[in-house]
Amino acid sequence: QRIDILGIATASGASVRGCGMGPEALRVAGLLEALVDLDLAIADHGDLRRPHPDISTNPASARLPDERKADVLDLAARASDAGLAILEAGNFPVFLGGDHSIAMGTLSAVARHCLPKRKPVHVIWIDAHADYNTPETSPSGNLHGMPLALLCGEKEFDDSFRGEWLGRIDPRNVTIFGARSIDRDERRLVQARGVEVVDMRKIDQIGVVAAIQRVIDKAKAQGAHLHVSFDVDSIDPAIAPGGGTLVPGGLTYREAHLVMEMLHDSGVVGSLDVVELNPFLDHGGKTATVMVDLVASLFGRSVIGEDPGPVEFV
Ligand code: DIR
Ligand code: MN
Ligand code: MN
Ligand code: MN
Repeated sequence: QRIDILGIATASGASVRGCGMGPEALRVAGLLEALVDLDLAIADHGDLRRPHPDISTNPASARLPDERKADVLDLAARASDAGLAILEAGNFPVFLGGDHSIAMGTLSAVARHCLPKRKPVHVIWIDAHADYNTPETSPSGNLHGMPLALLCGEKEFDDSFRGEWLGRIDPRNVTIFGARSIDRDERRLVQARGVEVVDMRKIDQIGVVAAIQRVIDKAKAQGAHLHVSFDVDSIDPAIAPGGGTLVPGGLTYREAHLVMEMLHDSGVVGSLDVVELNPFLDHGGKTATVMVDLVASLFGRSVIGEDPGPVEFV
């Protein structure tokens, strides 16, 4: 099975610019080399992006709200189609963001691929945030805070958000992992829909091994395709400063690695997003380097090259 890399170079879903440079920073940090080192076959499809705005009408060169929404929807549709083609060819897509709004497209690809096979899609959303706002509940209006709500079928999105490209996810198959910042009305929605939230307190309390094992067991029991959506702000800002919406108290370096290692061993992961990396804020590639190592762990890098055996609880 080949790993197919697709960048979606945009920050139009965020208010802080810079994460449009994320895909290239991950390449510069050695993402492809790390995968080649593991003897994996890889293909790089390059990046999807939008044309630059017309300077004569937009001297600040920042996008106006309508342009940003148009960017997000255009890229979501194109990422969905491109991702579907990768999956239909039997390959493993690795989507490089870009802000988290790209998941509107990437997860749609996964949902469209699995629907005719009646294969359930499970999602582990590793993030400091829940990204389950709707246009009604969102305090910021930023689309990177809304992808899960759209994918889970919340009604408050206008018709421009719908199309052939949009797939559907069951909120009861979603686990938000590492959360520590959820907006008030967003929390009500998440609870009402039965989304599982493994927040940082829970991880502190039960430990990261038990927390991730539950997600894996649930996905395995249903024979699901597990999609990993990894927002770099899930990791503690002290080791991952390259994000526009940092929240203290995140996953440690080892916790994040153990998550990826256990996800690898589970054998149920079929697709990955790496999102919200902002190279402009990244202190010379600190976060990009951590992310390359984490992706390598997800694809089986281990110190001694041996399976440590199953996790057991006594
Ligand atoms: C906030 C922040 N909940 C919002 N979301 C972020 O704008 O909806 N997600 N930063 O990654
Ligand atoms: Mn498949
Ligand atoms: Mn996010
Ligand atoms: Mn986030």
